[in-house]
Parts: sequence; structure tokens; C-alpha cells
Amino acid sequence: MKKVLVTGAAGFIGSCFARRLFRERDDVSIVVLDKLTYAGNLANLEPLAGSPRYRFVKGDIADPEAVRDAMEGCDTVLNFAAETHVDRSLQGAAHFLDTDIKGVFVLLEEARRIGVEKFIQISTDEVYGQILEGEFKETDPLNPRNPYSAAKCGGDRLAYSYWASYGVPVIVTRASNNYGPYHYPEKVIPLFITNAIDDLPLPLYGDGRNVRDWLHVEDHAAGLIFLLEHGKAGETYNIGGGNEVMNVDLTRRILELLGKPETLIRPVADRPGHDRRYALNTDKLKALGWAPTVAFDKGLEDTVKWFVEHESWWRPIKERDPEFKAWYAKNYAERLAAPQTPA
Ligand code: NAD
Ligand code: TDX
Repeated sequence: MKKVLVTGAAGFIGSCFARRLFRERDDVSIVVLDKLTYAGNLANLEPLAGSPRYRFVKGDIADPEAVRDAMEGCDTVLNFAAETHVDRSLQGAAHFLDTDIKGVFVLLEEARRIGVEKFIQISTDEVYGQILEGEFKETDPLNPRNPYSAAKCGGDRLAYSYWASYGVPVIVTRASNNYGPYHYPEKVIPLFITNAIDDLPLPLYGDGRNVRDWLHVEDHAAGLIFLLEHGKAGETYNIGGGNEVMNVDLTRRILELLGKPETLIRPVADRPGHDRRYALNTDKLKALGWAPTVAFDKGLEDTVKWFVEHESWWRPIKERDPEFKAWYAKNYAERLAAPQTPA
């Protein structure tokens, strides 16, 4: 039986991956290593709970002892664990450096020591920086523009260096913006859906014309499972949805799906260094035989429906978690008190 270590699997994408792998492969056992930061939620892993094919280890990927315990006997590692929110990194990057760089180092050292068969480092399209026209290819230069993406870039290249220097069988993946169920409500889609449900303002940064390329989280998870079998060590793969949407259009679609008025849109002060546009070329992955399947309109409709039907998942975070409330006040109070001209 294969034994796979999935770090950060109490979060949004890692939990989707773990649930999917667990569902699809009964010859695989899964060890989860997660620190349970504000973004980690064991409810996301409920379908695995109690199974003999699942073990949960609460711990930090930057802690060698926790990593040694969790990785014992594993042949495959997927590292999802990260500090992931750009806005938080702009207000303090220390945790980002600890987890997104040092944590990757600790995992790589242990993977090298025990000799794993595959190590997938989940990187991000943000390491390329912004692109105003065209699409980023895997061979393009990296030019991250905020502390989050700079830290992820460090982890991305450190992982590659363990392949180039020591032959650790590392694969790096760079995905575009994910969306779907269990998305922590600090990110734009879940924040705007849940605010709209409650008739709260939707704080749209700047002129609202920034573009993101949306990838359904189930497509991301499926792409990673595909790469477990077909990915080649030492290679980097872009995983994009091919769904470019301007933020203001995304916001309007969410309001339309919920039957809420556009007057809820509140243009607010921009994110500093706000990347204008991301777009990924995914020919390399397509040539291997894999492409995403979820059409954005359908994916967004289903995601809105999921949040409408799962208030019991997000209300405790938004209404009772003091950490979330403090973050919301810190990032939005001033912005919402001084709205900008409508987009
Ligand atoms: P998330 O914020 O929802 O979850 C992160 C998880 O990592 C949480 O469970 C948290 O408890 C855990 N964690 C954080 N620090 C840790 C540490 N030091 N040790 C152990 N566990 C720790 O994140 P997500 O959106 O699911 O992103 C997962 C990965 O995918 C990240 O590496 C992120 O950079 C990458 N990524 C995300 C997106 C996106 O759109 N969300 C796109 C491309 C790449
Ligand atoms: O309140 C908001 N208002 C707003 O206009 C928030 C939270 C965001 N935005 C804008 C900023 C971006 O242009 O929406 C867009 C998406 O923002 P986020 O959801 O914060 O995602 P982004 O910054 O694009 O980064 C995401 O994709 C790449 C993930 O959070 C990263 O972890 C991933 O690497």
C-alpha cells in the first residue's frame, strides 16, 4: 500500500486533494501533517476520520521532529502547507517566511534523508508576477511582487534545488486561483458570496479590473493525482483553469446568482502592489494528457449553492472566530469607512 504524506490538508485545496485521493484510491493510506492555523479546519477532513487508511498529525512543517514523525514510512509527499493570503503577507510576512520557505526546507531535508519516491511542491502562478498580455510558460522568469509570492518562490526554487543537487524526485506545480467548496472566507470568492448572503458590502479593490484565471479546486486535485502517476521528476507544471475573469465581472456574477443588488459593491482602496493579471499556459500538462473539466459558470454556480447550503461551515468562522473578526477589522475597517469612486 502506498503511503502519502499530505501537508496542509486541513486547508482548502489540500483537503480537497486528500478527500479525492481517499475516495479514488483504496490502495493508498494518507498521513496529514497540519499545524491547524486559522485556515486549518478538521471538519474539511471529516470523510477520512476514523479510517485505518488515515492518520492526522498536528504539527508544523518547520519542526523537524514533527516532520520526521509524520513522514515515517511515506513514499510520496505533497506539500500544500503554507501561509496563503496575499493581504495578510502585506501586513506582516514573518510567518510566510517560516512556513513557505523554512518549512519547505525541513520537509525536503527529511524527504532526502528517507529517500521518498516523489515530492510534489504546490507552488503558485503568483511566482511569475503579473502579466498584462499573453500567458506564462513554465520556463518564464520568476518575478514575484508581494511577500506571499516571494516566499512561495523561495520554496519553489528550493524544492527544485533538491532535485538538481541531490536527486530528490521533486515536481513543482504552479496553479492559478482556485475556487470551490471549503474555501476559507478571507479570499475574494467566498468572502463576497458570504457577505452578499448577509447583505454586507463587497469590498472591491481599486478599479476592480484586475484579472484572475480561475481553476476549480476539484480540477486542481485531479491534476495533482494525474501528476502523481505521469509527472516527471525535476519538472515544473502549470495548472490553470483557462477562465480569465475581471474582478468586477466576477462580483456581478456572484450577486446575480444570489439575486442581490449591485449596490452592495463597495469600491475600496487598492491592495498595494496589486498584480493586474495572471494567465497560465498549460500546454505542457495538456500534452501529457490532462486538462481541467469544470466550466467556470457552472463551477461558480455550484460554489455559490454550496455556501448557501453550508452556513454551518462558514458562519462559525465569520461570526465566532475572534481571529477572523480581528483580521476583517484590520484589513477592511478603514477601507470601508472611506469608499472610492464606483468602478
Ligand atoms: P489554506 O490557507 O486554505 O490552507 C493552508 C493549510 O496549511 C491550513 O490547513 C493550515 O493550517 C496549514 N498550515 C499553515 N502553516 C503550516 C505549517 N507551518 N505547518 C503545517 N501546516 C500549516 O491554503 P490553500 O488555499 O488550500 O492553499 C494550499 C496550497 O496551494 C498553498 O501552498 C498555496 O500557496 C497553494 N496555492 C493556492 C492557490 C489558491 O488559489 N488558493 C493557488 C495556487 C497555489
Ligand atoms: O476583499 C477583497 N477584494 C478584492 O477586490 C479580496 C480579498 C480580494 N480582492 C481581489 C484581489 C485579487 O485581484 O480579488 C482578487 C483575488 O484575491 P484573493 O482571493 O486574495 O486571491 P489572490 O490574491 O489572487 O491569490 C490567490 O491566488 C493565488 C490565493 O490566495 C493564493 O494563495 C494563490 O497562490
